Amino acid sequence: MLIQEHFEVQPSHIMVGSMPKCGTTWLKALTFAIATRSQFDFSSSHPLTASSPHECLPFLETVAATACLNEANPIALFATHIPFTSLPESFLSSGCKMVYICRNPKDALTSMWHFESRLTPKGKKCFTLEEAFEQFSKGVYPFGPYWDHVLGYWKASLEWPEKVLFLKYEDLKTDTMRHVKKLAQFIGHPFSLEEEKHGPVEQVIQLCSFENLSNLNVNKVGKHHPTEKLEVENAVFFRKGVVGDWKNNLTAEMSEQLDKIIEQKLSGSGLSFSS
Ligand code: PAP
Repeated sequence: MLIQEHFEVQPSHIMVGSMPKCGTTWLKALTFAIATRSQFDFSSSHPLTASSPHECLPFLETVAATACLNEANPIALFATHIPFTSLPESFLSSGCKMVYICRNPKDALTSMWHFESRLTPKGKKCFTLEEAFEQFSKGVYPFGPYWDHVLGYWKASLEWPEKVLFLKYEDLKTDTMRHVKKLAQFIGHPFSLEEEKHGPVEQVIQLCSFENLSNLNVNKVGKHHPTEKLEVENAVFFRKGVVGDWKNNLTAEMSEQLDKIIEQKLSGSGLSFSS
């Protein structure tokens, strides 16, 4: 509500949107590296080597919590987990861009369950996978039911393709190069032919790769403070970074039940997930 009422989206803003655990950290890093490449070269002093992607490109929700919502943001980059229907009205009227990333819901659920388990203080009982599955299937998930969130942005990307770019984690994994170029083009920072020939595209991809980011000291042992009272270990945002890890976690029965829900919820939308 604070964001809806007080945040004025500017035409220069670039937003990264997602449901939690769908590739936010990766997309934040890519968007930041692409949009700021005229300011920072890809050396060992690049901001992404010293700070978590969550610090380089903050969540609107945590910016709101620290009460500096409309302060001049020279980089004009924000991220959000807010559902499409709850974005501030100025989002549609402004010329800003939103890049949304979604992920196979089975992997998102698996990732969330591991994330929650890592965040549970020692000695406290954490959610079992069965409980997490039941909640997810009923639509109980941070920022609302998975399907509504994803479909909200999917439909928006069909209606306003110049405004919302819809990406899938699996596609970004399979053909990173193509999608990184598409992302750069969409957010108004396209790679020149010269850049395509001489390395910056590969440098962005390498800098933001799971292997690179997860092995940086800042992401292994560092912490960041989204708000004054909140401290988050950067390492919790890096686990395996692969497609299909749900197969090592969910039972065949859970998978079948989710397939039925996916079919029912996405029916007729044109949206599908690869496994
Ligand atoms: P958030 O919404 O809480 O910010 P988010 O970044 O969306 O989390 O999701 C974390 C997932 O992205 C983790 O997936 P996993 O649990 O299946 O492993 C994490 O490993 C993965 N991830 C983080 N950074 C990258 C990256 N650079 N490339 C690919 N996957 C990544």
